[in-house]
Amino acid sequence: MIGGANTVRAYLGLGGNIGDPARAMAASLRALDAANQVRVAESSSLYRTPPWGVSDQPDFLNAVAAIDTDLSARELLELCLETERALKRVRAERWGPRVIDMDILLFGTETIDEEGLQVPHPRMRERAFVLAPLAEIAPGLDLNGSAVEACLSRVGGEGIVRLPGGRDWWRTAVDDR
Ligand code: PH2
Ligand code: MG
Ligand code: MG
Repeated sequence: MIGGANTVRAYLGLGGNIGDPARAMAASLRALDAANQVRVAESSSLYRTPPWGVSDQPDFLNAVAAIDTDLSARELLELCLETERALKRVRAERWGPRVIDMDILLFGTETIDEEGLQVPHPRMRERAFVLAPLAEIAPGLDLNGSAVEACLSRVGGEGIVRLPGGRDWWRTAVDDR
């Protein structure tokens, strides 16, 4: 049962840059929240962010969500991948355009280094598109000895825009927009 001794607070990064990413991200969070062993505790606002890695692609929308879960990290990963697949994500180019991407950033205090599952996310401390939304909901959270907001001021948030609309953008269905 969520809230029991086995419940873990995890943080997920969400992003997308083709189709209607806000809709896909909202649908993903609602799908996770609907799963028995997951509760979405909090989400950041939506952010518009310049593409990182491969720059010749549209801007992304990004957000970070805090979830409470009784799943293992591996089970949570499977659920995220299933949810991405249900939203018809096609995996093509590494770091390239995508409808929806969900990454486990942190899973409690666990350190995991397995095939397809590296937690804490190995590149999150360099990525402003993760740090800016994470700093909104968990500024003091420790990332390997530095607070999230300290990591963010180190990398800078150039080009990142927090969109109006608050933190509950995902809760209402946007299917009839
Ligand atoms: N995701 C990537 C690669 N580049 N850039 C931004 N701004 N946002 C992302 O979510 C993102 C990216 C690979 O997952
Ligand atoms: Mg990613
Ligand atoms: Mg991913």
